[in-house]
Amino acid sequence: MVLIGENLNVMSKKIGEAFKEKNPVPIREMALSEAKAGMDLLDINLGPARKAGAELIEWVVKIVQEVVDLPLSLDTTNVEAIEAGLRVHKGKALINSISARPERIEALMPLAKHYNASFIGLTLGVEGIPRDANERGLLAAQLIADAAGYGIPEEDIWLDPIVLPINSQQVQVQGCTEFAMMLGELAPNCKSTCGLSNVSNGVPTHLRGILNRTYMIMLKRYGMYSAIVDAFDEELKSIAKGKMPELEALVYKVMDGENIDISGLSKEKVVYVKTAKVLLGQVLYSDSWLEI
Ligand code: THG
Repeated sequence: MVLIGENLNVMSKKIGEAFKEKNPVPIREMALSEAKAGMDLLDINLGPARKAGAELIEWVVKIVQEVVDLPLSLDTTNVEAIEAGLRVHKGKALINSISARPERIEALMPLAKHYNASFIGLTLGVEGIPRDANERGLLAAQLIADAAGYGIPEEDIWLDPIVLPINSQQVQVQGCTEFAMMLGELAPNCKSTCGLSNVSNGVPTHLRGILNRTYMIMLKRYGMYSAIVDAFDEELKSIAKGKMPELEALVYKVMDGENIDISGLSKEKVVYVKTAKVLLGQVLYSDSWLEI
């Protein structure tokens, strides 16, 4: 899997402050650490960046690309900032993101074409977040058709199902899994990605990793091309690179509805089995799912 590092984001206290104060030191350090950790791209998440977003992104893109030779995912809802970032970005940038809303498409697809950038196609329409895999499929088809109208090749579209937190949207997790399953047929030339850590947003910190890792195994099985991830989760990266085949096989068994006798399994494996059942909706989510 292609990995996009999530750690340069405005929600992080240290990085958020560095963005605000234009302090290059923590930003360079984080970019270097993420590159060293093996990330293929870095997400530069500025949030809405309503005030002086263009100026900020220009500054961030420059200082990051001075120290790492990686393409960046320009993550902000501010269109002006996206254009400013594209103007100074070296190599092929990834616009994060274009949703299936007319005003976003009309403002951003011409930029993707002009700067020869890829874009993340967010399956979010005028009616908001889709309710299931089929609605996600319809929005993806619309994004692909619109991109074709602007002369953007399908290979430059990274479709994103919008992963939602399991603690409040448990059925939606399956909607995203099913969407990943559909993509091979629906959009064989497009790429795909997702904000993997969204699935564990709001969950007690020590339990987030296991949800992220188990969900990665599930999405990877259906051919998810990439994910925006915590650059420093070593086990997650091993899974992404196919170095944990036994764990993957075990989770596949749960996905296939096999009855698993957990009494003979290691503690670590039991945790994966229980977590897969929650992500599949076989068990209702609660913060104590591992203790049941
Ligand atoms: N799709 C696309 N882009 C996205 C998302 C998506 N960008 C943002 C987000 N979702 C993916 N990135 C993150 C980044 C951080 C966290 C989750 C997703 C996160 N951070 C911790 C927190 O907020 O508690 C820790 C913050 C820190 O770094 O200190 O959970 O879905 N296209």
